[in-house]
Amino acid sequence: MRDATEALIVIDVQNDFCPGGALAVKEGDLIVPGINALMDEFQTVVLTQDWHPADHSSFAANHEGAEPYSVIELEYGPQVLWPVHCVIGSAGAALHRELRTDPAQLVIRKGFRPGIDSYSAFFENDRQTPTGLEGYLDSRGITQLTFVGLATDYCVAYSALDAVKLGFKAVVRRDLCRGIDLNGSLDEARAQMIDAGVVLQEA
Ligand code: VGL
Ligand code: ZN
Repeated sequence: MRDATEALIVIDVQNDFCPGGALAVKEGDLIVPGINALMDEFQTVVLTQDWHPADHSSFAANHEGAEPYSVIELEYGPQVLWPVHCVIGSAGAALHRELRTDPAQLVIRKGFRPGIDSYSAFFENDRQTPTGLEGYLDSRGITQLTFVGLATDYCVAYSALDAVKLGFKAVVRRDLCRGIDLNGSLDEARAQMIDAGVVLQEA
């Protein structure tokens, strides 16, 4: 069992990011058994859930004439426009049915404000609006985080980068993540994580 100062953060293992989902990540479902097993090592497990209202500004369908995967400028900066995904209460937003949820003490939902997307488990895409996760971990004396889940190059990378910025030690288990890889985003995310001091581990 790991020390009480460590937590496992399981990012967005939801149906819409798994094969057959609205924003499917290749092999997204293959990581579930490994994540389930890893939960037994940690005293603290946190799950996150991408959780968008139907009128969310990150959906291409909500911008006339916009194609999915194009980029637009929102008030807080560039934003990729995604297919409609993880709509609050939908089957696509549900956690993968085989993901263990009993060991989790906290589920953080993010991206619920219509005007702002939220990749990171800590801050929304304006990079300022907190989700509350930092306060939860701080007040429990947790200093080291292991990240797994979907997608490596978006929500996992943004979360791990924010963790390091906030002073946590951050490990990403590459074998328990899968990426979207949009226009080289996977290589870019890997380089950024290494530069920032995120530890990329294979097993
Ligand atoms: C994600 C794109 C849009 C993710 C969420 O979980 O990585 N990516 N919303
Ligand atoms: Zn999303």
